[in-house]
Amino acid sequence: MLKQELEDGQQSLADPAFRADVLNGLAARPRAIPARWFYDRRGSELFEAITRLPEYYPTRTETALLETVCPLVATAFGQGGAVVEFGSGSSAKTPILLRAVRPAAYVPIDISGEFLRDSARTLAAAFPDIAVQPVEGDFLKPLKLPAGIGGLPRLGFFPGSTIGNMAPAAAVDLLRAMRQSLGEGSSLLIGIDRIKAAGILIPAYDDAQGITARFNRNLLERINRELDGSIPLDAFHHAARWNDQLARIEMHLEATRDAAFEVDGRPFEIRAGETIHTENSHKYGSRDARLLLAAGGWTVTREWTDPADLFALYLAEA
Ligand code: AVJ
Repeated sequence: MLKQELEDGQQSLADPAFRADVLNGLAARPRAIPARWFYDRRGSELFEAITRLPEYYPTRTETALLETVCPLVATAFGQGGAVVEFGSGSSAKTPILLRAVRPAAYVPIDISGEFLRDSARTLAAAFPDIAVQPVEGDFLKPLKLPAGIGGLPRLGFFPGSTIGNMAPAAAVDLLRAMRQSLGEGSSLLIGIDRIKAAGILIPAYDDAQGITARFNRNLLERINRELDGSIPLDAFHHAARWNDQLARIEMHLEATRDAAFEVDGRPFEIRAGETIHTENSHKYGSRDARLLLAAGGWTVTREWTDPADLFALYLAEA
């Protein structure tokens, strides 16, 4: 069946979960598509470009903070343990932690086996003394860690304020799953973006060069490409909004005129001014973050922030 479809050139190569999320998300009110679908090849490239934007403070702030904080983490946690990263560790942040903590083992966990193997190979070459043991899997659920790290103390690493993509209840579930994967007595180093003035937050998600707008609109291009869509790109514009009630940045694709289109053979309509909600990025003050972590089974033992109080790192114990 698949082979025949490929030969016919009719087959869309889309992930069935992508198709289901898009069709359900466009039919729902309010319309919403999960942010995880931003990250095809093009979307990942655009996100990399976002991390270098002058307005996008989180990546550079957290990276600079890690340079000073990781030696202190090494003092608190000790060397020779196991670092378990939730996400594939393809960023510049992982080497900063590994250089300071000098673990015996490094376990990156990611759902995308391809990304995972690439970054595992790169890190293994850069750190010949560290046993790199990638685990392919969904870290939203409790996972079995490699037997090789058996008795080693564990330090979880979850940078980037990735936890902010989840609503608080789902974030608590994730923190609980991490606690179960790592085990009682484990440590966690997590980066969480702070609540701050909308005048700083909005430009970080609506930059002058329009890179974030392209990142958001790439989702529509991906739908058209992979799900045989006919969404008129010129009928949507990027919108970043600060939702003060829920302490989160929301990204939307807002219809600038009434439009009708098809996706995967199904008809959809949208009126001018209505939106497709594409991302939440929740922000947390110090007390908010401690409460979130506590609900997830983690007690904060240290907290660090940059001089402008833009971004925070927390060391917590299970
Ligand atoms: C990767 C989820 C942390 O929320 O800041 C950046 C994603 N979206 N610009 C964030 C993102 C738009 C980013 N996270």
